[in-house]
Amino acid sequence: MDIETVPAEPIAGQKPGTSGLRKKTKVFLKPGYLENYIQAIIDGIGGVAGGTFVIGGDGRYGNRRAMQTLIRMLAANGARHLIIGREGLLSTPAASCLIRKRQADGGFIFSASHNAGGEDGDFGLKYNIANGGPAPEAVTAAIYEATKTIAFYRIAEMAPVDLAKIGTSERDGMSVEVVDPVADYAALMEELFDFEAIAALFSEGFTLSYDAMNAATGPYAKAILEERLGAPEGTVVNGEPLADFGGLHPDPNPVHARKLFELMASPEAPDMGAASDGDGDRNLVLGPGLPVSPSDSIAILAANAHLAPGYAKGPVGLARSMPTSRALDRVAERLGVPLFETPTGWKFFGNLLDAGKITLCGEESAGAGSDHVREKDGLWAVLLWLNILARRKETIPEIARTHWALFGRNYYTRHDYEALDTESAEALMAELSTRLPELAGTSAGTLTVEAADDFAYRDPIDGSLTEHQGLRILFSGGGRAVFRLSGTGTEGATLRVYLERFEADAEKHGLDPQEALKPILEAAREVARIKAHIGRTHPDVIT
Ligand code: VG1
Ligand code: CO
Repeated sequence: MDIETVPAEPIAGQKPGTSGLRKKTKVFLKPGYLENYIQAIIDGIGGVAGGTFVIGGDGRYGNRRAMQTLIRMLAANGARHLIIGREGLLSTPAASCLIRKRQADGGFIFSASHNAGGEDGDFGLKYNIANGGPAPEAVTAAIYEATKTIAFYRIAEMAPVDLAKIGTSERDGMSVEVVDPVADYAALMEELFDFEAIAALFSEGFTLSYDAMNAATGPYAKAILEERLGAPEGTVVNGEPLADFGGLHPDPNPVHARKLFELMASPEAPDMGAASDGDGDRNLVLGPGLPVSPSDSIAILAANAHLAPGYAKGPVGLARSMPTSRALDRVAERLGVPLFETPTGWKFFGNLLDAGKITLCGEESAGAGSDHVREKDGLWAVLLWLNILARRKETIPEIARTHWALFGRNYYTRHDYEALDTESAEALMAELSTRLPELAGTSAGTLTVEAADDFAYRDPIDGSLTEHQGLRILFSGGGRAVFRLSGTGTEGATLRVYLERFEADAEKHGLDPQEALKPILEAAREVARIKAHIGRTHPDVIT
């Protein structure tokens, strides 16, 4: 094999602590940029010689070409075996499943997740470790260091791999195996859930509309829901992965999945609505007339997981990211199992899952998952919901209301202010964090601040400390506001404001969350001086 060693300029492209690199597609298309980053990953993980790696992506613009480059570079760096999803497609949870099942050394996933795709959209690449999960901080830090010191990259001369054909080909000492992206994942789902009960639910006329947003989950949802479980054809909409997602923005929120929200609010609503994001790790579940907030969804799934065969013994422990609502804490308390509060990002669940400390975990940003893989899993959450519905024989709104009656309701919303001038957003955070020590006892709107801190996390397994993971303000009456800046945006800064309030009184469980959270919102605005800093009063996205 002919190997070329090409001089490379440092790119310093990855924010330390983020699992992967997300940039505008045009940045990735700059000559040598992708190659530099791939070599930095290879160097950062200590080389790939003799290793087995899984490769997949969400099908977005640029995926196939980038994949051929990766294959040539892995060959040049001495990899032994590559396992690639047909057409280069693997949802993030399916990639995690394959890495684990085939005991690979790691995996490369081409995706910018819930960010828009296409030539003018975003592109991304993330590296997952041998447990199937996102690279932890020590690994991403090493990759980041490598992006700054890189001097050359290695690439092999090689004819492109035919990604359309399932089968194995040998290339100068490296075997390239193209696999069905769905098979192993579907088999795992069948082990966890009562497919017979779910199929019976569909045959009794239960209706579901699943919006795959023209992204990675389409083939999985069609194969599992329509082909195996007998849901009628058309249950999966936008089921073809398209390079530009058909112009859709594959983020299942009220703005980008507006049609689904409208359908579920209308008299024609099916029994269940669901959607996933670009790479299939997020999920959204809606009942007729009632979107289930992701935080509530995780709590409901945890409280009912024992109804699915894979979780019959009930969870051994639960975890949520800090900004996620505390509805899950109440479930943990009732089940008598530990609850862990981690920073935002799935990688923080990895150690807890590996150590067998938790069974289910989730984030407010439409992410839920379990110990079955090491990523959040959109379709898994939908199947667990279906399994619960099949066993409880109640509607989604009935299940949600019964849950609130039993545990109380945690009203919850997240307000996102996007594409902010980075300096102003950072100034807001800096000012608030300096004022934290003096906030207790001061008034904000109609409330009083009871406590305020800057969230830090000590990993209970490896002892590592992660600081500055969000500013938390607790108000009189038990309300909470959390402030943090997004780490996944590619344009300016995004400020996320997370608002929450607990309501024990079942008579007061029917409010609109925005209405119920008004006092918390006003207090949060005042405490952080949002308008003064960023000049805005209204968020771009409310979830
Ligand atoms: C967002 C979410 C976070 C999630 C991350 C990756 O991060 O808030 O909960 O883990 O996206 O999700 P941030 O830093 O923008 O708030 V995905 O679907 O991109 O893998
Ligand atoms: Co995603």
